Amino acid sequence: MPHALVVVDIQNDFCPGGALAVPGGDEVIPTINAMIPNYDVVVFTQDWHPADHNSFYDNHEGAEPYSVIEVEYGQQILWPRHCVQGTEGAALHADLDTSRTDLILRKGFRRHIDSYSAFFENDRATPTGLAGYLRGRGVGRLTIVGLAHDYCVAWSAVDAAKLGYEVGVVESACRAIDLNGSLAAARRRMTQAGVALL
Ligand code: VGL
Ligand code: ZN
Repeated sequence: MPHALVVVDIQNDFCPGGALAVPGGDEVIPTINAMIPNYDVVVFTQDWHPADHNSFYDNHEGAEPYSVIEVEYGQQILWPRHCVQGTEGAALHADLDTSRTDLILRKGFRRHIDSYSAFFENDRATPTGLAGYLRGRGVGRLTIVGLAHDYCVAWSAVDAAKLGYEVGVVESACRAIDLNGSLAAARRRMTQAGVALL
C-alpha cells in the first residue's frame, strides 16, 4: 500500500527571521530533503492566509499576540501576522527540495476559520480535500514531518489517525513553538490517537 510523506508548513515565516519563527525551524530541511526519495507520494502543505484573517492579533483591536479568543468553533489563539497569501513569508523555504512533490496543499485561506490540520479546518468540519487526494492515490500509510510539531503537525497526525491511516511522526524532522506546554500536550494527544512518535 503506497506510503505518503506529508511535509507541513516549511515556509519562510516559520523559519528563523520569519514572522512566526519556530526555533530551529530551518534545521529540519536537510533531514526532510533526504527523506523525500523514500516515499511513493510526497505532499507539502502551505499555510495561506488572507490579510484580514481572523487568526491575526492585529485584526482584533487591542488584542495581544498569543492571546486566546472565543470564536464559533471554540478557542482561537491570536498569532502574529504570518503566511499572508502571495508574500515571501508564505513561500516554501528555498532550501526545501520541491522537485519531487506531487501536491502542494494550501490551507487557512478562509477568513473566519483557521486551519492547523492538513485534513480539516479548525471548525473540525470543513475538509481541505487531502483525504480525497490520498484516497485517490491509494495511500494507506503516512509519515508526517515539519512545522510546527505542536500545532499543524500534531493536528494533522491526530486527524490522519482518526481517518484510519497508519501514521508516524518523525520527531527529529519537526520543531515546536511550545506555548505553555503545548508540545507535551500535543505528544499526549498524538499517542492517544495511535500516532507513532518516531
Ligand atoms: C501554524 C500557527 C498558526 C503551524 C500555522 O504551521 O503550526 N501554527 N498557523
Ligand atoms: Zn497560520
